[in-house]
Amino acid sequence: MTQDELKKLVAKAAVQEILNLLPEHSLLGMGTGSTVNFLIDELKEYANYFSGVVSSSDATSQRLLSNGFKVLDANTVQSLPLYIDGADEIDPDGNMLKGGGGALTREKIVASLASQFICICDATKLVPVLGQFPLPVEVIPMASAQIQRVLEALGGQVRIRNSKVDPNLPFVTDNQGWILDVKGLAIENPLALETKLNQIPGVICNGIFAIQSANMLLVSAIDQVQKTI
Ligand code: ABF
Repeated sequence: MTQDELKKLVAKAAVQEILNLLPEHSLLGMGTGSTVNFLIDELKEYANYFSGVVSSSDATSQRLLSNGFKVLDANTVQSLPLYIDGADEIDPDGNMLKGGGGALTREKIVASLASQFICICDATKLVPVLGQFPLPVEVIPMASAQIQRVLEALGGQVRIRNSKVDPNLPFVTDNQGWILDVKGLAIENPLALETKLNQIPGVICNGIFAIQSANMLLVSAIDQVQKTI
């Protein structure tokens, strides 16, 4: 199976999991990325089952709206029963590295509203230790040079992510931040590193999700989906 076929497979399984866990008229938190896009496609026939969806990016909001879902501002809800999203890497404890798509800050905000986090991915995302995938750190642009120096002092190799539209310009997030992609960090203690990076002035958010890790993992491999954690 191709990676896209595996993403579609896990998206189909996620629909059943969501419908089993949530009664009709529930709220839902929805992440960002290609696996989530497959999920939205699979879930669209149940768009009216949910009273509303809080989304982690403008891209996801657009896709939800065009598929008939009601999209709610995060400020209008007190809590969510469930947040569902993909990941760039996930370790055996459910710690994740996220933000390859640049939506890490809003993903963390929407996840923080939720009592349960379901991660959906294909088996290529499973790793023993986080850090093969470059760690995204979203920053206030005026702090980027200083934050780069701090991250290099921690042993990372840092690149400012470029815009896909004009590679001479930086990629700008939905929050007007820039992303520093950090290679070369073996993230042996995700909780400690997430906490440490949060303390650097000008860091908006980092892509380690350990303070709030996944409660459930749906992972597709070959022709089956496994539920773990
Ligand atoms: C979001 O989508 C991001 O945090 C992560 O970068 C990406 C997952 O990738 P994919 O497109 O493979 O679903 O969850």
